[in-house]
Amino acid sequence: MHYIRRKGWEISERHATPEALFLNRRAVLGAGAGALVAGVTPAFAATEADPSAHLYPAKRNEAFKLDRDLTPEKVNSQYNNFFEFGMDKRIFTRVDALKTRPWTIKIDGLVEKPTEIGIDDLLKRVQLEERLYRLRCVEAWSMTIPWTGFPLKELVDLARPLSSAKYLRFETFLDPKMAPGQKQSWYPWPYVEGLSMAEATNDLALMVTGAYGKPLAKQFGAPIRLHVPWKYGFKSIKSITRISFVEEQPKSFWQGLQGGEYGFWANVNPEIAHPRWSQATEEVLGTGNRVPTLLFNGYGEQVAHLYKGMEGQRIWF
Ligand SMILES: Nc1nc2c(c(=O)[nH]1)N[C@H]1C(S)=C(S)[C@@H](COP(=O)(O)O)O[C@H]1N2
Ligand SMILES: [Mo]
Repeated sequence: MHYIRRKGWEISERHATPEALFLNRRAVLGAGAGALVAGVTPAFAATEADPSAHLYPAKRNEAFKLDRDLTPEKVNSQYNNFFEFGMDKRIFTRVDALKTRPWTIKIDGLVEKPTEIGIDDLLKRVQLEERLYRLRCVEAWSMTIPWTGFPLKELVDLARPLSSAKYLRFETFLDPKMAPGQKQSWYPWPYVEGLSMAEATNDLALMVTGAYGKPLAKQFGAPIRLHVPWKYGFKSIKSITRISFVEEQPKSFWQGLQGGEYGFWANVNPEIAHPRWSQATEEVLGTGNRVPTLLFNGYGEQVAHLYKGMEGQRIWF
């Protein structure tokens, strides 16, 4: 897109060699990489006949306000990371294939009663609200988004985990026919992420089902994704189909791919560089500005206590 092709942005991309560039180098070695750039069909409007459309817009929760402007929807919708649908940012051009109904979420592991719930049944059991949140990608860019969703804590309560459950493990769908990126066999598909129970029940952890006052557009990870704004964006897993309560710390997609560069905790910290680039500043997408990155992405007051006593551990990337 033209507005992100500006000079300042290109400079930042050179400094911040993104996950995508790392992977692109491998892609040229792999067979079939060309399939990912074929079939370009714009898919900006993603709300057609969505059975949950009547739930939006939801009431804004004024406790979640921000000091900066929202990223325009058009900017945010056309610059996404969703590796199941390709390694560049133009996910909106080919995400139409993502089939979001029927959509079932499996809840299993250390719970009183493993179950499956359809997205529209789940939506009947929770109260949606809108929150303005930042998103800070590990690639050193950021956005500001009006998400709609419900606290992950509500889902934890519905699941009734056993006391032996220490972590949540989230999984994205696995369907290489629908998502050609999953044919790239060097990735540890499906996409997996995890949180500790304390993180998952923190008020900031949001299950997101909408953005910009509408059901989630496909490129944002429809019909349901996570958002944990104090962590690097890769923790906020998209298009979730399974949530397992487990005792052992789950191994995430990025840990499986490149554990030296992407750890489990991945809390935002401007002073701890990624092994290949600085995290001190971030490009605010759509503005051309670089601003200083904040500890815990500005959410320290709400979450710093979760990491008391863990100072010596690798909690920053
Ligand atoms: N399943 C899945 N979830 C994902 C990703 C992905 O490739 N696949 N990318 C992550 C990364 S790196 C970021 S920065 C955010 C981007 O969210 P956005 O496109 O809504 O801005 O989604 C995260 N969740
Ligand atoms: Mo990211």
